[in-house]
Amino acid sequence: MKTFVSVVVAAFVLAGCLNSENKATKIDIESLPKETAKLTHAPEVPPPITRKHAARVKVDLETTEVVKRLADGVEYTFWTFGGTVPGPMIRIREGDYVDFTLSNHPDSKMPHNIDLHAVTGQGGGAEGSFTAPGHSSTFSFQALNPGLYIYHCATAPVGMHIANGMYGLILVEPKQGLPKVDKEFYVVQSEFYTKGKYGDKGLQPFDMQKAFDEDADYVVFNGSVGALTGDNAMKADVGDNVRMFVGNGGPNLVSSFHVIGEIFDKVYVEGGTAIAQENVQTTLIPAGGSAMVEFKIDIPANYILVDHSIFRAFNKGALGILSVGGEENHNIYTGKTIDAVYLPEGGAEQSIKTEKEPEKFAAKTFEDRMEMGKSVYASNCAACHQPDGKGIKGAFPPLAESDFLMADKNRAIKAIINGLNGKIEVNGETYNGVMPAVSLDDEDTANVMTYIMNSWGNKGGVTTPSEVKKVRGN
Ligand code: HEC
Ligand SMILES: [Cu+2]
Repeated sequence: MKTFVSVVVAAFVLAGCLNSENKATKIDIESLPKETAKLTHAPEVPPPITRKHAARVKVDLETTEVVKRLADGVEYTFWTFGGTVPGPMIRIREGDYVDFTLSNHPDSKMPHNIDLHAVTGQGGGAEGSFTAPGHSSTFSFQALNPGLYIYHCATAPVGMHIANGMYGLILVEPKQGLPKVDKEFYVVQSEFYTKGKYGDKGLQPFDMQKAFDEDADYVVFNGSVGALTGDNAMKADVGDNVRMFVGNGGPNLVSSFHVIGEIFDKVYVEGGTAIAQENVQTTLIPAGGSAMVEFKIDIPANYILVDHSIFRAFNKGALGILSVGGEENHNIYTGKTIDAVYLPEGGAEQSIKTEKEPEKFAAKTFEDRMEMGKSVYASNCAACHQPDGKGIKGAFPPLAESDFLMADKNRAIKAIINGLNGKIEVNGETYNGVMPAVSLDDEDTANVMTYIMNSWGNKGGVTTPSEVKKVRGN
């Protein structure tokens, strides 16, 4: 009798919970129609779900440990879901019953598991999916809550499994579906901690101390520097409504996600389904969290995805491009219409004088010029051309082994003094960007020229201040 009562009470409490939360659907698992989820690799998104009923969905995911490119000349041993970082995107519907099988490749050195933030249950599935190399595990769950969720490995040391690349997104579409859009993209930010500094070549091991200190060497979209730039840029057309499913795998950093030149019409904040915000410039995406951003594209441009913690974007890799072609609309944006010389009254000379100008050390030897040039480079050029001189594909041309630089020294000096814009070709790639004039005196210009022409494999001899003076005079 006692057990009967407690069972009845428990059933009432349970039913009450379910009703008040209005989440769990009573389903007859055996009678649900079966299907297999179509998984996609970033930036591709699985097709929208059109069915109007729950299904029993099979999801198969494999964990592998693979060596791949992290940046140009830099490799890393990634631990992955599905062989890529991020892992494949999974798309299901609220109320679906998912049979999830995680297989760990026999060549893996580590056990792995999966914690899906979409799962209500022990460890988000981690406990049910702990899998040794050469084994597979299956567990099932009902997707109770709609939204956009991170999944990640949660095997100890958890931080290390995530830092090595084990995360991705699972979308649980609300029952009524998401509004139709023209293009959808899948983007995940994350960071990497390597023994070497940003850009140091070769196979870079994971650095636990830097991960402890949250001192990331790389902050990237979709697993590597350049995964969404140059030939890999996402593409859309004027008039498109675009939705981006954006996740942040961390392991440590929060993302200030921003698209340069666009405004988000809508942000489903933190990946939830109530539209909490409209007309947003930058949205915060927590580590282990997500956001869905939507915007209509009015005019053609290269829209640049960044983490607006901006050194991460221009110095650690957190850059992506949405490339949009199509008809210009000068009602919205004209581009530069006037380029004129500006001569303020009283002449062009401006000076901010300190009491007594410190005497400037003039380089005497080649070694002096290299050393001083290096520091001029670090504070005036590296932000764009990168500390390793390799530039950023599609945005900033390389100086390392640059045929453009090495072919004409005076042209390069002129570029530093006056800036440079218009189409140029560097090592077979076309650039059409704008380099602002860098205001340096003859001495600093000579030193930085000497430095860039004799670093990263370049061999171009000394540049002297008198050569710079001559170019300036012309
Ligand atoms: C704000 C970003 C930025 C900064 C800072 C910058 N550059 Fe550039 N640089 C560019 C861009 C963009 C181009 C390509 C311009 C074009 O497409 O016409 C370029 C082109 C060049 C080129 C010719 C192309 C090549 O790859 O050989 C040289 C040489 C160069 N820069 C040297 C420097 C040096 C030296 C400094 C520092 C004193 C510097 N730049 C600072 C953005 C920058
Ligand atoms: Cu793992």
